[in-house]
Amino acid sequence: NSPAPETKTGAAPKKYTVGFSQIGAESAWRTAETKSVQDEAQKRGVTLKFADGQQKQELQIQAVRSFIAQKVDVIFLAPKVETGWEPVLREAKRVNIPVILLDRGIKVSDDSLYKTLLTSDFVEEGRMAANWLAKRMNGKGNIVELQGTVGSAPANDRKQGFAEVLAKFPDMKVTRSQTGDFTIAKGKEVMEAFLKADPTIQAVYAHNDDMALGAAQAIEEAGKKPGKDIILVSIDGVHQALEAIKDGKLNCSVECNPLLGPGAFDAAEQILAGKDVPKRIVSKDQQFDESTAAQALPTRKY
Ligand code: GYE
Repeated sequence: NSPAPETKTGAAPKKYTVGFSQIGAESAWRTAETKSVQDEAQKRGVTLKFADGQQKQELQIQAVRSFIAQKVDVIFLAPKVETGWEPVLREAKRVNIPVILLDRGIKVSDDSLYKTLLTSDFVEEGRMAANWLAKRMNGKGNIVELQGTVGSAPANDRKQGFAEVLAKFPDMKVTRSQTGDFTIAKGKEVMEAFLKADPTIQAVYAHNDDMALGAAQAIEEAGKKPGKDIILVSIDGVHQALEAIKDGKLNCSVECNPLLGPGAFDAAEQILAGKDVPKRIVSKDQQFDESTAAQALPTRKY
């Protein structure tokens, strides 16, 4: 009569604490990511200290410093921009607190300053948006671009991927490009200005769904039909965007998975158990348009 084993295989390690420095709450995507991390912490019984950076890198750096002072076991960092993290990450490394990057990458000269990055391939997302649009516009037309947060990895990469594909279509041009900070309000405001300045706009490429939803409002208020008079393609695949596609007000959204909580805690537990984790853990993204959005909606998790 052998005794029952103490733990099942793959059982969670001892109780531990994670400090999570989040960028803010600029978009539906961001809110879904925050919730995914918070829900997963609760599910696993992990203590989570959450810090809202309110779109300020300075506040994020302060948060990481305070997590170090509180001696958390692991730090999750969703870095607003790509540069400027080296000093604070060195402070974390000096006291052996592993840092896991969530969703956005950074530029550092020494990549041992973080353990892993959980992300999507933002360049590929930009390419997918451009390929969809090129097909839809038969390789011809004037496009305006709403960029994400200046200096952020998704804004840089989504611009690059889109431009790369567009280079193959000489009759498709980005006539205007400006940041809309990944928000509905700024997307709307920038689109209003674009529409006033330029009556020839045929399509909008927005680096996220929120800006596309804002742009669609601006188009309606200017007396045109978003999704018909002006084609809109964006990135994230959030529920609100798929609803708008179903209603014919947006045309395409390339998915970007914000549900990074489970993967982040898996990585944390592997690191705490002394195991190696891959340097980049990349989610696989699909795309939704008029032919697939309605069907996908009932089972979408964000
Ligand atoms: O696409 C956007 C958010 O970093 C991938 O940030 C993320 C982006 C996402 O505000 O909606």
